[in-house]
Amino acid sequence: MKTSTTLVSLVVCLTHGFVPSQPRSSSLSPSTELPMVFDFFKKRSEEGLDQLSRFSDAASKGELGKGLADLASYTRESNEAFATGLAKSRNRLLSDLEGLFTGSGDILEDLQDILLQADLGMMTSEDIVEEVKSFREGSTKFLSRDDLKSVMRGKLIEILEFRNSTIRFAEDNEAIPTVLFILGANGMGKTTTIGKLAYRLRNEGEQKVLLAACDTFRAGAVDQLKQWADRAEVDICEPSENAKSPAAVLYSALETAIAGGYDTLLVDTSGRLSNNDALTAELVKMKKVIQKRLSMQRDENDKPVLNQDVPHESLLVLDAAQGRMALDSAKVWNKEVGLTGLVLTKLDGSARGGSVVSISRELDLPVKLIGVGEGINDLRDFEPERFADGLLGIGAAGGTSSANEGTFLAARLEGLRKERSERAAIKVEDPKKSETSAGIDTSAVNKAVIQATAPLSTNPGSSKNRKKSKCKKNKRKR
Ligand SMILES: Nc1nc2c(ncn2[C@@H]2O[C@H](COP(=O)(O)OP(=O)(O)OP(=O)(O)O)[C@@H](O)[C@H]2O)c(=O)[nH]1
Ligand SMILES: [Mg+2]
Repeated sequence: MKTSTTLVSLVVCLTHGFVPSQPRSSSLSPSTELPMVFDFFKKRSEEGLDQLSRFSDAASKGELGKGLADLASYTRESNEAFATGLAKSRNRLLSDLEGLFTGSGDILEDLQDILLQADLGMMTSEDIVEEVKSFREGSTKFLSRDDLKSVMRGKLIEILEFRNSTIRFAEDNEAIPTVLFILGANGMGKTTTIGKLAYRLRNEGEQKVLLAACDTFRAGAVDQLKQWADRAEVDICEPSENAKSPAAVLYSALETAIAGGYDTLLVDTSGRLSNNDALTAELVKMKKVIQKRLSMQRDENDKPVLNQDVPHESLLVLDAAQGRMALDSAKVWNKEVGLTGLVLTKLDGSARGGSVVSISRELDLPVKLIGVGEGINDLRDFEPERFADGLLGIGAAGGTSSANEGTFLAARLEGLRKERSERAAIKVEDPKKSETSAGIDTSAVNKAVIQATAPLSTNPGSSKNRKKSKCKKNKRKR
């Protein structure tokens, strides 16, 4: 029984990603609440509970294998998405890192170059190099490949978990629909993301979802969103004779969402360049339309006070393949419109997955969702741990069969940090003793002491081995 309890706790950690519970949509009952990445996804939560109970049933009957098979099916899909989506980025990074152990240059300098080339950004690259350095100072031990991986993994997870990846939804006491405002440059994947997200919200969160077709510039944009509305079986507000401009369509969609008791309104916007002042001003105007219509207060002249808590999310959609090239425009929109998070699309085709870290850090914004394909199911929660593993080729999310590698590396990192603290304590207590160990020539260490304990695992599949608008109702299963 002890085994099953321990394993059940492990299941909870694995399936719910250690993310604290957040406010839920009004349509959901708090009784089913579990801490999860998207805790409004009731169905998923219930699936998790079902799996847990099936698992412990099976375990208590001695059918441990059967219970574990259920657990595996629950996590497999997510691991596969990260493993596949990050394959290109991973292969490049791992093959470069492998060169560290065979090259003759200064390991720390080379390491920094490799991390920069992997689009991780200066701050993160420096953090990793500094920690590696600190583990070697005053130590006579070899630093292995596993040690290096453990530092990289630990740092990436720390940096990405620092910002909350959970999507914010309207709270019960707000009594308004959740509004998610989606923006970004041309062709980044805004409309596709909205389609996929609508599908997830309806299916997993059992939400009543409305789409606002506010891209009135590009011919075909409304039709494209209509097709997604059909596929996701959600409703859509389109432009009409009386409501042609993006702001007018948006206003009409807000009215419909309120009157129709919708849980969530997803607002599609037209693609734009950040230097197009008129289009940026339009985004600002649209945000004000939302803040005014969802106002909760009136001023002394009985005018609505803008509700600064909405939209609940202003998500910038970025094509991962663009890497850091997208940073400048992101900074402009962050300043002008105010962003709350990022959606990284097309990770499946990109070799620049590392840019997730640098973009998130430089903008100080969490990545909330990732797109890993063009299909309706290809939108995932952003999970820092799986992301780090996917990028570094660790465990199932990294495309390997080594199930416990992440746990092992986390323990390894803890060990290295403990040893470092112990050395620091000795140094304080007995400076003479520490002088002896500090006398090690660390520049020579840079070249020589990284011991090849095992090759860095790469993706085995790699050849390199590395006013009134028309608001249409769709048939909906609720
Ligand atoms: N492989 C892959 N393709 C994607 C992903 N997300 C979007 N796409 C594709 O990217 C292209 C552009 O997607 P849209 O959703 O139309 O992009 P948009 O930002 O709405 O574009 P505009 O409305 O023109 O500004 C389409 O061909 C999508 O199928 C993804 O995660 N992976
Ligand atoms: Mg679009």
